[in-house]
Amino acid sequence: MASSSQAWIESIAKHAIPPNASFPEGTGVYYIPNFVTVRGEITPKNVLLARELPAFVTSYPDIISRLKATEAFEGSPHGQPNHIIMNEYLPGQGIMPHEDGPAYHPVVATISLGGHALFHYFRYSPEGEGDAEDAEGAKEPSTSNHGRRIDPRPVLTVLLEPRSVVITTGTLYKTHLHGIRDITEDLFAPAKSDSKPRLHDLDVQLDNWELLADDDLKKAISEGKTIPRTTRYSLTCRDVARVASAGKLLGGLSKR
Ligand SMILES: O=C(O)CCC(=O)C(=O)O
Repeated sequence: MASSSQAWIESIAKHAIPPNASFPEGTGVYYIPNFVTVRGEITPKNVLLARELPAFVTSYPDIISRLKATEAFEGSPHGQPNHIIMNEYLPGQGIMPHEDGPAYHPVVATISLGGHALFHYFRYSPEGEGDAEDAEGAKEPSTSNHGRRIDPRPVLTVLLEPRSVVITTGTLYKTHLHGIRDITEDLFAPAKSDSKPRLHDLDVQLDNWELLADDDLKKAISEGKTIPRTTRYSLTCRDVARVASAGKLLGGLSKR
């Protein structure tokens, strides 16, 4: 019987050779660009297939060494991220509340480029609590993850400015979920003098208000303005504990 790694290799090989793949006929050599997607580099057994990170994250700008300097990855297997996912979000696009899963060391650095986003952390609803909350008219529909209900009211809300990084560790990584709502604009309630601005519809406060750097953005938010979302790119940087070279993995399979 095939091992799960073998099954994985076979399953990608099934749709691997597109009809227009160009290769010298008869040689048995196939060339397929972009065969492994960024996410696909982690096998079902949570092993990262090693590949050097590109210069645009190691030297200009030197994202990896800057993240290392934060010391957030100090306890991670490689002491720094070895895996980066790039996402693009158009206005109206978000990401459902989710956990990052066991492939990664429990630290994630999320870098934002382009537009801003509001990043929410959610908890699971304690048993039996979800129905009561829905009945009271929660402003966000309750969702579930692996059959567990998620409390629709965020426990923490962070505005991610362009060029910022948010690093998630500890309980918020291990037992909570994170997500970005799929909306086209963020509507804020005018700030009261002694409290942080709040999101108009969710009625939660902006928890990183004091840390924001953009004074124009802060002014607009404190005046209760609506801030439209624009295209945002994110770099999600993590450390995958288990790493193998693709050659080693394939060599291991051929010995079976
Ligand atoms: O793109 C982002 O800002 C978040 C991405 C994320 O949560 C993930 O890839 O797990």
